[in-house]
Amino acid sequence: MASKPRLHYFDGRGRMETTRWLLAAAGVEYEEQFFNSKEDLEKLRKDGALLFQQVPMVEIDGMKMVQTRAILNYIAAKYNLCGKDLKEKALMDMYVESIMDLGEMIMTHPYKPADAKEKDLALITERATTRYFPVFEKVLKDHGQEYLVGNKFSRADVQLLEVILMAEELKPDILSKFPLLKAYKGRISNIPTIKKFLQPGSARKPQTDEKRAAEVIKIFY
Ligand code: P9H
Repeated sequence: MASKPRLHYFDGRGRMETTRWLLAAAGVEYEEQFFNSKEDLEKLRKDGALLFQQVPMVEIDGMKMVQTRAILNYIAAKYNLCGKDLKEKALMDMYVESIMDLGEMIMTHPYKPADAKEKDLALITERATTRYFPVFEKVLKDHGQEYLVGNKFSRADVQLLEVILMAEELKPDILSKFPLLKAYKGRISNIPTIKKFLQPGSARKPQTDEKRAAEVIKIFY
């Protein structure tokens, strides 16, 4: 039997969290190797394990994969979480890239200087509620289906749920004008593998607080 994927990153969300989500949604068990210092990161680099000297790195199927999108694409394809044909996949890529744009804003928020936080939060809220969420609300309304693309559970559902929950952590009522997304959130959260991932004790990482952000910055700079 092939060995479990092994995730190399710090013990926090950052650029690894979506990979954790996708593997969990696919019902794949994995191991995590956390590093907590510059020295740990340097060791990985010296071992030649990081193609571009960066993490996330995931050991999977005999490869040492880097680049977040490459990792996510591989996992999504391997576990059948992509579209059924080229056009469905193209649509899914558009949705997923937009979700990742919003995700990037939210992910980097804890690392912003204190005097920039308020403005940053306002921008995130504005983008979520006027650029991204209205599109997905309309998609659900127009096709009337359970899932975002192709009437089938996919990476788009996993990634949209992840970003919705991240956005709600920053602004709990952020879905107030999006009733279909609210119902969708409940549905996707109830898929057994996801339900399990959302329960305490799973590999899901907590929201990054200021203290943790400062520690992470020390590893990389
Ligand atoms: N294209 C941590 C928390 C939130 C957001 C980003 C970083 C980029 C990919 C060392 N990796 C601070 O910047 C830490 C990438 C990967 C690539 C890294 C270096 C980052 C962070 C760590 N930095 O999508 O995989 O930027 O390894 O030498 O560049 S994650």
